[in-house]
Parts: sequence; structure tokens; C-alpha cells
Amino acid sequence: MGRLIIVSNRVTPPVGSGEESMGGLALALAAALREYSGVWFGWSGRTAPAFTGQLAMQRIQGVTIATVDLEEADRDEYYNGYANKTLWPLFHYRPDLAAYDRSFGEGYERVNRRFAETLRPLIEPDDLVWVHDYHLIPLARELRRLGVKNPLGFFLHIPWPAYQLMVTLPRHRELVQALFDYDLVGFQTEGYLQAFEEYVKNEIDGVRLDEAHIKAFGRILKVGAFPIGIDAADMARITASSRALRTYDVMAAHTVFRKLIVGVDRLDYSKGLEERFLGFERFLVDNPALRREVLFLQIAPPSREAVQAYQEIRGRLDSLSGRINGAFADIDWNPVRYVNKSYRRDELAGVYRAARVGLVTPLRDGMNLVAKEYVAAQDPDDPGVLVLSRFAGAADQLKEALIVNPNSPEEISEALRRALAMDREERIKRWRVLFDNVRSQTVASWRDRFVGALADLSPPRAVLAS
Ligand code: GDG
Repeated sequence: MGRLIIVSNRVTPPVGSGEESMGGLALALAAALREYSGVWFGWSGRTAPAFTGQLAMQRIQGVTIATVDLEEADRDEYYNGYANKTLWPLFHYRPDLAAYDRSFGEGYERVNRRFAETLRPLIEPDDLVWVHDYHLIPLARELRRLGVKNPLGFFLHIPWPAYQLMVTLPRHRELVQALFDYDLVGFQTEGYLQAFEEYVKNEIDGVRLDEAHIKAFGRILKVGAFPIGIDAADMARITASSRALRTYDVMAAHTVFRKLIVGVDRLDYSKGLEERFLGFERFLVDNPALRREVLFLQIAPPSREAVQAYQEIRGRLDSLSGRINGAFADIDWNPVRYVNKSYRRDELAGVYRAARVGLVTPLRDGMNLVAKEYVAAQDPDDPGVLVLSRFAGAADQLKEALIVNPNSPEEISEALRRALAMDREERIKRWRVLFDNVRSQTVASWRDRFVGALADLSPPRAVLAS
């Protein structure tokens, strides 16, 4: 097999950062690049007065990283525009938040073209190219225009929306057609793959040829569900690190005679934070006797702050947490601790382990890695309980969690009551099944399955005569 070229909007880790601040996904992709050798290409995160296409090449911990600067208009129209104001809300079932501005679509096409032109000289004949996420759907089309014949794979980290939602997107057909310039397209779950297939059947008259192939637009595309996982062994290892232990002790000291409920999410409307706060408030109202026995810690580092919907949700959460604390706090206790900053991975591990309940209630989520990290960080002899939204991709696999509809404050309240009352025996029983899943379906196996499927394009990519 040739080299592996990974393309994503941003190249994580942010240059110069230590491993403790990298996400599990970044670690896994970096490890793949060390193994297969290759290049990780993406936007530097910086803007320049004019686009030059100048590549900055660096070697960080055995991985070659190639980045390019964009123009301010690129950032506004492509990243903050089409990617995060149009596709993200729509794919997370929020058409009410989706903005359809022609300049966004133009910026999106332009940046994909620029990415392709800048990346083209780096691609050698035997390389496999693996493109990540909704920012870069048209990249394969642009690379093909430049004569690239290599196997091109695409993985969508977020949901694929239901057919009726997809057709609300202006020029949806062009976007879907662009996916057919890849050889392999991967989704997080069978459900998202089915939604994609439904679109192709209804809208293009496409057909599923077999388990793994869809024919449409005169092309045959290999497809599959590739549920992403985490490095469970690494999570267990960092849970025993000195910083994780110190964080655990701090949390334990703050919750003496109390049980900790924890949520960890980017500050994003798709994560269901408002609904979660309302569910917790409902729990306090419904269970006066249990009130002083709990502390709800929500860690929510801000993200995409240039986008208005993200500024608005921040304001609403500030007032909601204030309202709950105002109504229920005592001189020595606040029910909600809401923090808007990010923590190191080893600190998060300590927090997860100290929490009796992991509260993961997105309204929509491609997978949700926090749910898996929470499971991996638990003490096998005294594990906590995962409360999980049915609308997270992870709910397909983590069936022993307490599954809830995140839109229902009553269901959240009831699940919290059950989780807090659950005896050790049942907690252990459920956790073992969850942990087996998290331990066996890791981020490395996800990566190897995807790269394996891309390397093995049999029957080979066929461009049918129209
Ligand atoms: C997208 C899809 C899919 C969070 N706060 C801190 C921190 N995090 C880390 C978590 C976790 C990661 O960020 C978040 O991953 P999620 O999967 O929960 O969500 P998205 O960011 O929306 O990711 C999602 C994922 O892609 C992978 O395919 O699962 O559905 O939306 O690893 O731990 N990490 C650190 N400090 C924090 O404060 N260090």
C-alpha cells in the first residue's frame, strides 16, 4: 500500500500542542500517519490578505503536516458560512437555523478548489486519500478535475439528515453528486447510511447494488457504516495518571456526601445543553429529598464564537444556570456548576471517574465520543451510570446505558433518579457490557477498517457509460 494522505478542515493538533490537549481522533489519525507514512493536509486556521497557496510543511512527532492559509472571505463564507451556518444546522435537524446565502455556497466551492489545487502536487500515484467531514464534500470532484486517479475516501463525522430535510437545501443534488466522485463514503451508523440511500433512491433514481455499493449519476460508489470509537486503553491509562488522580480527588472533596453528575460538550446547540439543564431542573423540582445529594457539573468550552447561533445559546445557558442556582442554591451548595473553559484530557479523565452519572443528551450527534470516554474512565468495581440520548449515533452501540429522549425533561429527570438510585451490582452489570463495546470497537479499528476498505476497492471503481 502507498502512503496515506489525510485531509481535514483543520489539522489538529494545533501546532505545538502537547498530547494531553489533543483529542482521541487526532491521536488516532496521527498514529495512522506514522504507521502508513504520509501527510496530513488542512487549513492552518490563519488568514492572509490574499490567498497564495503557499504550503507550510512541518514535522511534528513523526507526522508530516501541510497547512495553507485562507483569506478572510474564505473563512467567513466557507468555514463560518456554508459549513457552520448552512450544513451543520441542517444536518443536525435544525433547518430553522440554516442560512442560505449565495456567497456561502460560492466560498465553499472556492475553498474546496483551492484545497485541491494546493494538495494536488503532494499526491503520488500510489497514495490513498482520506477526506474528513462536511467542510470538504466537493474536494473529490475538484481533485478529479485536476486529473487525480487515486482512491479517494470520505468519512462524514456528523449525521446524514432525513430525505425531507436534505431536499430543503438549495442545490442539494450537486452536493450529493459530488460525493459520487469519491470511491468510498463512510457514515457513522447504518441509520445515516440508510438516510443517504433513501435520498439517492427518491431523488436520483439510484439503486443499491449490494451491501456495499450504490449506483447513481452513472457511477458506482462504495458505502459503509464505520462507527468511530476511542482509544479505551489510553483512556484507562490516563485515568491513572497523577493529574487525573489529583482532579479526581478535588472533585471527590467537592462532592462529599453528594453524587456528581457530569456533562462535557463543546458549547453547541446540537448537544442539547438547554434541554439538559431543563431536565436537571425538573429533577430538582420532582425530587426535593434528593436535591442536596447532587451536584451537576457541565463543562462546555466555547466553539464557533463568530456564529450568531452560538453566541445566543451561550446567553441562554448563562441565564438558565443562573435561574436554577437562584431558585435552589443554599449557603453551602449550588446545584449547577457551569464552566466555559476547556480542560486537559487527563483532567477530564479524573472528572469522568469521579462522576456517578455521565449525562450525554445531544439532540443529534454523529456519534458522541464523550459517552465512550465516560465509560472507559470508570472504576470497574464501582462504575457510574451513563444516561444517553437516543439521537446520538453512540446509542446504537451503547444499549446498556439509560437511553432517553433529550427533548423530554421528564425522561431526563426520571433517568437521573434511576441512575442515582442504581445499586452497585446493576451498575457493574451494565458497565461491563458497555465497556466491552468501547474496548472492542476502538478508534484504531475504525481507522483500519476504513483505510482497509479504501485500499480494497473490489470490484474496482467503475465509471459506467452513460
Ligand atoms: C464530531 C461529531 C463525533 C470536549 N471538551 C473538552 C474536550 N472535549 C473533547 C471530548 C471528545 C471531543 O472533544 C468531542 O467529541 P464528540 O464526539 O463528543 O463531539 P464533536 O466535537 O461534535 O465531534 C461527533 C466526532 O466528531 C467524531 O467523529 O463523535 O458526533 O459531532 O473527545 O473529550 N477535550 C479537552 N478539553 C475539553 O474541555 N481536552
